[in-house]
Amino acid sequence: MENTPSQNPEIVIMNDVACIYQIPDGDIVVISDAHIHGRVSEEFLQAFGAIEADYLVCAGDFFDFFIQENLETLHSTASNFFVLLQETIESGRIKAVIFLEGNHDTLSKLNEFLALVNLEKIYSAEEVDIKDQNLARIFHGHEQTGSPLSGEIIYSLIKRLKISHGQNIFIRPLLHAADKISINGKLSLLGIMLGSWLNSAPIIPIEIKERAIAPVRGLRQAAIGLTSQYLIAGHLHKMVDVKIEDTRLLVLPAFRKPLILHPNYIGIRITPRGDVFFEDFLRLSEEVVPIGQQI
Ligand SMILES: [Mn+2]
Repeated sequence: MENTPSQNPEIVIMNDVACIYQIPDGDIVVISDAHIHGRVSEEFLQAFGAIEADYLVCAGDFFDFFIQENLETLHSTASNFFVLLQETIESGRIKAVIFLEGNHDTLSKLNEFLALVNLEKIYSAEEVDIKDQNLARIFHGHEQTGSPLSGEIIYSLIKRLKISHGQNIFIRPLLHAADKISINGKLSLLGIMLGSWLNSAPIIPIEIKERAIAPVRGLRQAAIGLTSQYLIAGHLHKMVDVKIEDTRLLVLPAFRKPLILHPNYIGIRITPRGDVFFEDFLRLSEEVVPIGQQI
């Protein structure tokens, strides 16, 4: 792979959509939600260093400009990271990198950074569209799902309470009323406000924020009627692999080591044949996670 001239089509950015018109000879790897807000660990660099691909897509919230304690540290970490990326690109291990905007690293913020480092072959966009036979559409997913703690969470909580306390003649009418309100979406606004606060509140550690569950419903809806074979998103910080009509919805877990949860440093690999699967980069390449959690 190294030292061979690139046969890849250039990435074309149109209306903030990065279009890849055909699958490159090498792979496309997608990772998401590293939420870098300060220095990164050696382990992170090891996992990141194990990625080999023609295109690396960082599907949003790679950096976190909201919850960092110290903007200076974040700036130096980000600058170092772009230097590392530049070296990676020069070595041929990765040919180009696309940063997608997330709710914690908006397009304008990313572009501010990219203007500072002024690197070729590092792009920013709102989403990626892989046009080859409508293979895949990639975006962060915050616009489709809202924030953690939105109405769906409240709804599922009420559902759970109904199962456990539904026979209680005193609690039942209360649950019934709450059910009605939540179905009508009246609690969603409160949920979204709480969720945005939770996302941006600097005093809450990221490990706690990661425990917050964002609903998958919006992404499921986004997959309905889609012509792409795959819809790939991040934002939820949990692995999802589910078929919706003709589209397989894949959601990435956060590319970082959480305090307690889950396997770590997982990305999605798209091969030149159009095969798509999860891969754990800390366990160095052969370890493959074939099927994610069904939701
Ligand atoms: Mn997000």
